[in-house]
Amino acid sequence: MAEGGVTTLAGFRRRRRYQAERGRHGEGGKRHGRSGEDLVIAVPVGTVVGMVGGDGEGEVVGDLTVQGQRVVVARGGKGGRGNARFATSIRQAPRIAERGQKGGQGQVVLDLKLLSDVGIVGLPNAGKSTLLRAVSSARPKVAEYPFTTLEPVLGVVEVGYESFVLADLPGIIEGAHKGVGLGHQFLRHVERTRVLVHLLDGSQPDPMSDQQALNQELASYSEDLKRKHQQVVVNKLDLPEVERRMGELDGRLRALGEEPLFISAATGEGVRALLQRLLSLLSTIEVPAVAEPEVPVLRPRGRQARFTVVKQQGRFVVQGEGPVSLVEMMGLESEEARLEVRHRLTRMGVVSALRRAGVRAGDRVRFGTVEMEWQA
Ligand SMILES: Nc1nc2c(ncn2[C@@H]2O[C@H](COP(=O)(O)OP(=O)(O)OP(=O)(O)O)[C@@H](O)[C@H]2O)c(=O)[nH]1
Ligand SMILES: [Mg+2]
Repeated sequence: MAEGGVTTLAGFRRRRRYQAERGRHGEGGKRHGRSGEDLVIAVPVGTVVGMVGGDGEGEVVGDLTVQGQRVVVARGGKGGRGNARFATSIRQAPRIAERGQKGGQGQVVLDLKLLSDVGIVGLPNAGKSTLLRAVSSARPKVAEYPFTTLEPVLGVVEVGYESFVLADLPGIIEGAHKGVGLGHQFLRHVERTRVLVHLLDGSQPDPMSDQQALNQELASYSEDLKRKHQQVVVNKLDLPEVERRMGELDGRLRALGEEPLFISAATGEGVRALLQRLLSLLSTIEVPAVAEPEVPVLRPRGRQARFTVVKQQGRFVVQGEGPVSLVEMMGLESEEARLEVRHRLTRMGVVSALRRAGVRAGDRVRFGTVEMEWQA
């Protein structure tokens, strides 16, 4: 479940295993077993939840973009059904009852994509962190060497009664898509921003080629990033050499179709105009289609009737949630339970699949934790 109070996934580095309660066994006297309690794990808003299937392939099962949104990754164990469930006109007082089921299990992959409205991208030392400090109360480290910022930092920018979230990202350099520098790993954090501020260091020898290099890197990360709306901003206007070439840079950027702004993140010059521009851009660009106020609960695909039969070291192994949980829950202690299991396995097609696989009376057949001797 996405919770506002949780801001990082760091806690999951220490604890990796979570287990919900199993279901209680069904009872006589018509009583059903209690279902296992749900285990709710809080993750930050912006967490993408994936599950690794039996085939090792990952699948995204939820994208928690709204506070309170939930995704069910594993069901708690169902309570076993009581004996009344198995009564029929012939079996008036069955002595069988299902066992409580173990909860579902699976490997869950959590990936945090920060949610911000505007992301600042630029080469190292362009002044990205200085800009975030100038406009919010966030305090990212600023220094005159490259790669000062190693992880994205978010700040809330307030402009009058309005506000937006601005993300300061680590510097990107040419070849980042090949893993140079800090690589691309954090670019996923800006995949969902609405606007990118492309910050250029006006004091660099060739800001125009810096701009190209960065765009190249964005494009090699993804088409989406390439298409994202960019506001080009030239920084360090307080330096005389930058002020001197402002006209020239402005003309060259406009020739590329940009509407550049010039600022000094250090003195604050031009920063107000930048914020106004960003607000008006944000008002025209839609939030990427994610947030839904309805707070939907996403569920992975329903329980699958699918199963496989393989022969391993002389015994047959049936894999698949349906048949395995059936056998584990029913148990095989009594004749009645065995008949019920057999009946349902036949309906699921497991019996004929086993026959096709060559099972004979007396062979061992394993379902999860239960192994049985096959009866013809
Ligand atoms: N003169 C001047 N220097 C600036 C300005 N903005 C930033 N700087 C300086 O540029 C250097 C880099 O600033 P940072 O804000 O750390 O740059 P960054 O883009 O966050 O750098 P990385 O995190 O390493 O990618 C620091 O020495 C800043 O003081 C500015 O407007 N004018
Ligand atoms: Mg920085």
